[in-house]
Amino acid sequence: MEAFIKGIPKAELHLHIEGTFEPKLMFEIAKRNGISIPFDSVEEIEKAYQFDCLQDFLDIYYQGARVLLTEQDFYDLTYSYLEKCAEQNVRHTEIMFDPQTHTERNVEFKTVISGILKACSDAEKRLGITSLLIMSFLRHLTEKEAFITLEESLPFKKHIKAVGLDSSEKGNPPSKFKHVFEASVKEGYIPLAHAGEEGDADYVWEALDILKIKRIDHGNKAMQDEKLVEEIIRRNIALTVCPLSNKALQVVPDLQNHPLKKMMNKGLKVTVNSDDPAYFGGQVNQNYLEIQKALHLSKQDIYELARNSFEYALLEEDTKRKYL
Ligand code: ES4
Ligand code: ZN
Repeated sequence: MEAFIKGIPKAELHLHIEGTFEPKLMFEIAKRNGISIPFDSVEEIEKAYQFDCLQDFLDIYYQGARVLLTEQDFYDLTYSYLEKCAEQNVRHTEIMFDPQTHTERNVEFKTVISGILKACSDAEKRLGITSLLIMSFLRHLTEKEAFITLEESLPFKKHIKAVGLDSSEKGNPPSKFKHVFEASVKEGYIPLAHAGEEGDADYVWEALDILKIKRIDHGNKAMQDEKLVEEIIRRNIALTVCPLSNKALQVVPDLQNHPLKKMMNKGLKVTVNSDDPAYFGGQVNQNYLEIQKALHLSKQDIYELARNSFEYALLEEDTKRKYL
């Protein structure tokens, strides 16, 4: 089974580039930028990665991102993720980035996106991996601030496929971002959002009906509402599920109680992803492997999950066909 999971071509559709920041690279970049981090060793960092909830994690994740300053930093971060993709037979990836985490610290939008894009382009040439970018708005900030980010993104519009919505979900419903999503769609961005990770099913309804999203990041809590499940199926919208993330952030008590197989049985289109692999204990193949073991998934299930990852990618239909 391990060889089967490793060998099957996959796409990763839910991945925060800031969440791929491995402790070793963090130390290296902190040192060269002369920035101190509150840890003395890789072991100390790893020990700190124990989370009770999403907010617990986010506090540490934003701390880690503070050391990223230059285009080279964003290049190194992204390229090292793409090398891991190559090792895992991930052929295509849709990378989320949080510009506001950096522009808030006076790192320019251009610095962030230029480093990421250069790494993607080198990885396509050298490793044969295709990628596209999803610009995510931070939902704990205001809609006005999201509008500023949207404006800053416009010179790079042709390099950004979609907009997303991430960070602290509870208390920051999708409706808070109605206008900026409308404006983003007018600019040609595809609307996506995290919904139903910690927030209830009504947040998923809002993401569908108000933000008009084309894919749901997580969506676990959609399972609370039978009508919602039916509606997601009717709209042919996929869920980008992240098993190890859900376990680490206690969205599920353990993987044996993860709803992934129940989702598939209901007819929901599910994909498996790593979310923030440096923080949650595994890359995408590890997510496949652990959820396979916990839920006794068959090879046919794994095949379906991997196939969905291409089927529900944001690629043009003719490019998609090459993978299917
Ligand atoms: C995130 Cl797991 C998760 N949820 C919401 N926002 C995020 N940003 C990075 N990882
Ligand atoms: Zn996420």
